[in-house]
Amino acid sequence: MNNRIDNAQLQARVTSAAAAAALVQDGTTVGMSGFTGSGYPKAVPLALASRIEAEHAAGNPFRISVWTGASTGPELDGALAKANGIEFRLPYNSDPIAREKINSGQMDYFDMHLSQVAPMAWQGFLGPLDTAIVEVSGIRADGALIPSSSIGNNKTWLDRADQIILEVNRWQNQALAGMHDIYYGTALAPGRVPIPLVRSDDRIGEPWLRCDPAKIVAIVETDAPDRNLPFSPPDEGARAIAGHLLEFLRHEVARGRLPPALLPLQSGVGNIANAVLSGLVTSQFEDMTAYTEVIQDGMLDLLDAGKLRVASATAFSLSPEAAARLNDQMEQYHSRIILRPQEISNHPELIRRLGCIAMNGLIEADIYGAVNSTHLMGSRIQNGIGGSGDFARNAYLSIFVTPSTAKGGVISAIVPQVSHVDHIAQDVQVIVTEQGLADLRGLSPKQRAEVIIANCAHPDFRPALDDYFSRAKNGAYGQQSPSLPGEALSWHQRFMETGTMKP
Ligand code: 0RQ
Repeated sequence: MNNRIDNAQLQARVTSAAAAAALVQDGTTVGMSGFTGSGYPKAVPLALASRIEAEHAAGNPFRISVWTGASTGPELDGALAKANGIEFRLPYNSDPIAREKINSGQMDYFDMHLSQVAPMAWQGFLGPLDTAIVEVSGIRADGALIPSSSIGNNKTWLDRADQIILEVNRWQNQALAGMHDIYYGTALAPGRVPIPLVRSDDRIGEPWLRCDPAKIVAIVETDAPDRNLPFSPPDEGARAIAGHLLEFLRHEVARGRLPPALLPLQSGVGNIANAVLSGLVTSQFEDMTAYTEVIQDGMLDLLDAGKLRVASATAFSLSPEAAARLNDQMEQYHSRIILRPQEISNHPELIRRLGCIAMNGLIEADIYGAVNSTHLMGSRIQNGIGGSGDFARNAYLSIFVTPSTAKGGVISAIVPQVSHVDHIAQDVQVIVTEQGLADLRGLSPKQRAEVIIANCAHPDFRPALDDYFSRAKNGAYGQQSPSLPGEALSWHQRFMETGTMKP
């Protein structure tokens, strides 16, 4: 008994994870909570995975479609993928077992913009939603749900699903109550109205999730931590990237093109993005704000240092140490952190209005500035586009950061042509590697190529890129974006054949 359920009628629906999992049927679609490893259900998916394994052992088919907010944890994606229980999944995944199932062709994956999941579910394009399995941190006497460490698509899953299973997680801090802002004003077109958010710290909704109690078929009590993974401390390369970027931001402020407090920051996941945030802690910038998807360690550091006034997101994504720090001092962050549904945290209208500074990682960029964020060698998924497209297209400044090489230096992150396109050149304004920064704003494709090769490419690959570019300028079919189609992807082919992109 964890005393987080204040409603007697709902208290009576508490059951075991196995009994709850038994309510999910083969071939159905389940909407799960969870975003970047926080706020995902931890007991029912595990029980469901055991049930699926037992059904498979008995020779019976059992696979489901899984919709989430973004990546979850090993107890959800990992366990269900291992059991071969996921037929289809959306959106963003970073689980290694699920990744392997997708790349070996055993699981279908729809890698879509995070802002579009809820609207598409409402529009009916994704089909019916049979079950919602949502983690909360408590249930109020009036039946409203107190969200946990992420919001993601929970509002939509609770509204759309035929039946609801709740996990009430005692591990989640009770002081989370009141940090959330759930906006219920979105509608289907026609009939949409402007979303009334004009500053990162505006509250436009309610602190609780509404939920029809008649749809709640089971409640499972848990006491389990989120998947909190440690960040590696920034290495020399990450510090160099952060240095180039901070110098650029200072320059933009000096030129009057950015205000002294900058504009609302969005920062992607990963070690480099985190290193950039850490670099801001010792910077000149004060009174900053963040309008982003995830609050990672670096954001917390900025809040602690008094540099960041407020952070708006849809989820936490913290190391174990930072999660402990947050939990110890939750009250202190209460008025400075706002968690929103991902359709609001990632809404193009709001990102454009606020003028966000978007900073995301990439897999590879080409000499013209197109970016691949998702696929290795054109075909193998790494994670997914996540929210990078929502932000890159609509931001005031769209910045991509990456080491100039991967896999110990045998792969160049700057290539003649990307092997898969997530962000077209028009959505990529600045590229930063440890070698330097390319400001691509206002440049033609050929001018971009010169700056990217000179400033961002690793010296091991720069001569070959120069050579390709000059031959393309002499022999291409056209001179707007000169390319040699028969050669443009030869670096990838060489890597697959020889284990290196180097000639
Ligand atoms: O693989 O761990 O097996 O060695 O990709 O690369 O360098 O550790 O970088 O953690 O910052 O992730 C683009 C994946 C970068 C991430 C990506 C291999 C590399 C390593 C990871 P290993 P790094 P990061 C907000 C915004 C899309 C979603 C997004 C991402 C692994 O930033 O998923 O931005 N972005 N969302 O070795 C082969 C290359 C490679 C390569 C890297 N060119 N070829 N392998 N790797 N470059 C968050 C959300 O939306 C939820």
